[in-house]
Amino acid sequence: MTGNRTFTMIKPDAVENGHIGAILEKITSAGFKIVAMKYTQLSLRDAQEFYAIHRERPFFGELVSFMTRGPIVSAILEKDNAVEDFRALIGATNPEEAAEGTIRKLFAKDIGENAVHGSDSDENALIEGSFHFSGREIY
Ligand code: 3AN
Repeated sequence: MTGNRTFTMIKPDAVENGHIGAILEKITSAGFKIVAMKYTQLSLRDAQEFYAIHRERPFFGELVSFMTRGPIVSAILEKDNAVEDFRALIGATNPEEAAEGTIRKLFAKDIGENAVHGSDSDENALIEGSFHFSGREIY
């Protein structure tokens, strides 16, 4: 899964606010094919491992507690140039800086609770997708 796949999560804030359907509609309308998807909740250990790269950051505790507070939708998406195109679709990490029409501009509250995750490289897309899905869950 290099080059044409990325990994996403619809985060607990967007799920709580009833935005799963609208976000999936934006994703599929933009030409992404869903090749794996599940509705699940991260354990504390899952979130600490998934976000290990941010361990030393001041917001790490807040990030882990947010990401574990309720269910998420995780998915692997397929499209040419998936990582870059998906990051354009979701917009900047801080929704205040996100372009009009992007998922974060439409659905996110702030830099912490920012509605969706999108992998930042092909390498991380593969690592993150494999963290959430076994081979037989990817179609
Ligand atoms: P992105 O999700 O746009 O790749 P990262 O990788 O820098 O952004 O950050 C991962 C997650 O950490 C963000 N989606 C957000 O939930 C959280 N985060 C990033 N920066 C901050 C911050 N300054 N304060 C609180 N949470 C943050």
